[in-house]
Amino acid sequence: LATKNSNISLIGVPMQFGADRAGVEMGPTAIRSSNIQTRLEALGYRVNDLGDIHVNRVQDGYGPVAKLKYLAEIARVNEELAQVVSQEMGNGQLPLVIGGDHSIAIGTIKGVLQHKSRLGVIWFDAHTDVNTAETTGSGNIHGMSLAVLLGYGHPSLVSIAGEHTRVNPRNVVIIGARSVDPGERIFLKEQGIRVFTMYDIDKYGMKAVMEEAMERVTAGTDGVHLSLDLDGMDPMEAPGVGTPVRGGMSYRESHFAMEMLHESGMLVSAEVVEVNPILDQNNMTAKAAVELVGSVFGERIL
Ligand code: HAR
Ligand code: MN
Ligand code: MN
Ligand code: MN
Repeated sequence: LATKNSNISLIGVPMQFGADRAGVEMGPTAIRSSNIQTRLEALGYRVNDLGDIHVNRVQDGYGPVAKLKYLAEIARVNEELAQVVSQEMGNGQLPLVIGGDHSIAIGTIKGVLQHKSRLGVIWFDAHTDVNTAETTGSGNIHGMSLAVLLGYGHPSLVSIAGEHTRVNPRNVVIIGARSVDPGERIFLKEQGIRVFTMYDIDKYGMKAVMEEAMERVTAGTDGVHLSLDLDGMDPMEAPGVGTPVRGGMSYRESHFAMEMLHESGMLVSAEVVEVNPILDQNNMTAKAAVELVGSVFGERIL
């Protein structure tokens, strides 16, 4: 658990193929430059930066309307990521993965599941990322990663780290959703996933939302993973993302959600994705990412 005597392994994944948009592969560099390591060390953690997992430069074998763009390289990188994450957890380290687009959640979470088979997942995002080849409009795999983790999608993704390595839909919550595709609505309903949309956050407030979310992700689980997509935040405060959607969570709401997650004492792993330095303004999105990481690992004002 994320106590201050845990050791954190920082793992960069400069992946852009899931988003099919240049810039997000520089996310790990921007996040490191915003001093993620010293921030965590100031909280008392020992941090081992493992560097980046290599992503090959490949040409997509398909045209722009392909249903699963860059599938082979995304599957290869996630397979490797799952192994590294699993190995680090086996050594008692807490994995903190920095992306990269959201397709890397497949490898991170499947790696964590090797050690925490009953894992709760908090998916902080403007999107719900539960498309499949049948429902996607873009063919971008970063919009499919949560479906894969629930067992739905291309076999070369679902089979990573063993095809029965899955999360239980009862222990998954999505927070901040405001862009959901028609096929995703059906899937979310069928799976019974609890989605806290911006409507819920506006109506009930982040405190009530997080209380219910934490109940869901801790019920019968042996830990909680945070999948933090920076486009969950409002683009006015986090503009450096590839698929911005206005009307998002404020800096304060996001920050408070992280503080509440820390207070649960259940965090076992985390990832920060979709930071795109090319689209950023004054590095503010990378800075916000590091500040949110600080909060979820226990930073307090007083
Ligand atoms: N739902 C859209 C699609 O599948 C948008 C994808 C989401 N983009 C992300 N992931 N940044 O959260 O193409
Ligand atoms: Mn996402
Ligand atoms: Mn998103
Ligand atoms: Mn704080």
